[in-house]
Amino acid sequence: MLKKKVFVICCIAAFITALPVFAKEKTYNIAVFVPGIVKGSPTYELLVEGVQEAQQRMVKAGKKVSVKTVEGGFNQGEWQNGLTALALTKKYDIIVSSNPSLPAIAEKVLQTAPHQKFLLLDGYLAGNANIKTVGFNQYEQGYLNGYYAALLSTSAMKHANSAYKIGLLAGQEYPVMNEQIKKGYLDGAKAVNKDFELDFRVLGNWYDAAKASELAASMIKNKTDVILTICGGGNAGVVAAAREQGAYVMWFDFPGYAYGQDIILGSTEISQKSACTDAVIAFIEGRLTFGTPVELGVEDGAVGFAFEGIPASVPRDIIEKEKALVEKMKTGAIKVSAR
Ligand code: RBF
Repeated sequence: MLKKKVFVICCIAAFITALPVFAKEKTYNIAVFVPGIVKGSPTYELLVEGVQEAQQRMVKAGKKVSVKTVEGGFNQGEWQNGLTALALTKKYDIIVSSNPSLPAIAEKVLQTAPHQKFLLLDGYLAGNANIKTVGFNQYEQGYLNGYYAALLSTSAMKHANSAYKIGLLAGQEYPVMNEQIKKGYLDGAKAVNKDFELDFRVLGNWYDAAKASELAASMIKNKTDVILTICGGGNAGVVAAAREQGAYVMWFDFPGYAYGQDIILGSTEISQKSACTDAVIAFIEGRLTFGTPVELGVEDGAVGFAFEGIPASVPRDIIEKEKALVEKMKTGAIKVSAR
């Protein structure tokens, strides 16, 4: 009898001791490394929002997820060290980041921290078992943007002039900028009129709004009436110059109409936020495949034109022509490519 009692008590004690072990569920620790600063850079804002959205959804589904966001700053020479330091803490199940220079940097980090997993948006790398890239067809985004910019430039709108010239201000030069975005933008404009030329300028950083404003003013003097701005915090300077000097601005990556009412007349967009959310959820659920890059385009619904929010001053026929282009690219009736 006593033996039986002792046995039962032991069983209960063992069960109670084991309870916390059963209850202790894994916490997924995610680090977001922003190569720059978040504010003012559309792709980075979407990156952070995308991870937060994944966290919220997973927490609702009963998972434990922690997110730490680290801003790497504008000194690009420090990014590798910053990432290595994060990886060597061995705290993060995955480091999430974004821009075309990151895959090569992550490969170097892996030489010192071979355990680390990376999810890199807006970049491309095949064959590394620790790196997943999810990128976008930036030639297509440039093409959609340039076509609309050229339609504005050849319209009867107040600040449109007779020159077949559009502008692009880039934060810096890099292969995706030179070989895809810039080329797509000019090719899209040439589809409106083959005489279109590009006034291409480089800011030299991703923050200097005063210098961006000066460069934009000089472009406008040079008969550029529509400027695509891709220079992070510098974008605000381009909007200011266009407002003062009489020109229009095109936005990239995210519907930016609110940043320049009646100055920003068109915007392309990419599904950076939802692509990021989906990939982070797939990782937590153990479904994310590494080593196999994904590249999304117009046909996937991941690159498009932001029709919602276009100012009422834009002529209807411009919007209709752009819609027709998007439709044809979606169905494959028109195929555009950098090659
Ligand atoms: N885009 C930004 O909006 N802000 C940035 O700070 C920024 N830094 C970049 C740094 C490097 C090294 C590279 C290659 C690109 C950077 N971009 C930045 C551009 C961004 O990744 C993307 O190409 C553009 O937003 C167009 O989609």
